[in-house]
Amino acid sequence: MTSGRIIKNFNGYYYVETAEKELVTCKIKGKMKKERFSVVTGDMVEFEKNPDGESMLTAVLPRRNFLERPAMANLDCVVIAFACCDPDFSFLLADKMLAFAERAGIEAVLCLNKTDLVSEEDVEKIAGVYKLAGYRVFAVSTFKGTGLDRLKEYLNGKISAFAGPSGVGKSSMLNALQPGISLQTGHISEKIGRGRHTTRFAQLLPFNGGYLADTPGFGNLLAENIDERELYKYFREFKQFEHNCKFAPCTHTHEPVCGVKQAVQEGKIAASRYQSYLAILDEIKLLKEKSGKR
Ligand SMILES: Nc1nc2c(ncn2[C@@H]2O[C@H](COP(=O)(O)OP(=O)(O)OP(=O)(O)O)[C@@H](O)[C@H]2O)c(=O)[nH]1
Ligand SMILES: [Zn+2]
Repeated sequence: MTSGRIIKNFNGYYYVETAEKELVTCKIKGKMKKERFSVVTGDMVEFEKNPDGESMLTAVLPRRNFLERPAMANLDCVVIAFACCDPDFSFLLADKMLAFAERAGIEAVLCLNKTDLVSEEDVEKIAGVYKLAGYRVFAVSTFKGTGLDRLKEYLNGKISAFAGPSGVGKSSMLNALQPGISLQTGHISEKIGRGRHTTRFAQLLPFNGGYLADTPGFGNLLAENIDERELYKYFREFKQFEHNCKFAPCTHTHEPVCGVKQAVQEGKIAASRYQSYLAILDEIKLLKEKSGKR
């Protein structure tokens, strides 16, 4: 029995890298498939090597953590990647992604690309919100090559996934961090129309003693499988103000005496973060109603 890490999972094939850096292409055993066993990029697995035919995955080892969107396991960090504009920054989408990372118990940082397109004040309008919430923020421009050294240093030795909407520059950032990274392990993107490339599946690429993962961009993210009673926990800066809430637990919505709402009024919690909290709560309720009707 040999073990390794799934670095890519595509078209029913699992690409496993062993500790000796050997790459073995595996298929999944019918029995595991029937049990609807989930195997994702980043998983540590055991496999049976077959020199004459297809090697087979036999087990998925216990996960350190699991991120639902994009589906990946055993991460040290999620780099939530956005552009300052083109496409416009979405506070709601960023807050949802942060909530998913918080729920998975994975450290998240925000990376703001395309700072060359906006003023410093505009970068700070976004960055300030997340610094106030206690997140590390990296403002970069792959065009100007700024901000990348600090990000590189932070990522050293970590297994990190770049996740974010389409077109924010995830692939560009990976290439700026390590020129040619996408060529190292073969092509990871596919040409779509007018010479544009888009990433089709998550892939871990070796980087300074760790790995970086490029992941497919997405348009929207549904607040699926989030418990409305737990959501407040995924807004990490709320916690320090909860001792001022009259009720425990407090939903921080209709309660008249609420430390979180008070902190929003005093500017200690960013208004946009609180708005996202309310919007995600509404979405969870709506999803629940819909599934109840089915
Ligand atoms: N102005 C500006 N444009 C950039 C910068 N970085 C990337 N871009 C452009 O943004 C577009 C999208 O870049 P990609 O790296 O393909 O974005 P992506 O996030 O990997 O996109 P998907 O694979 O579709 O998810 C390209 O046209 C890049 O040239 C930057 O720092 N400044
Ligand atoms: Zn409250």
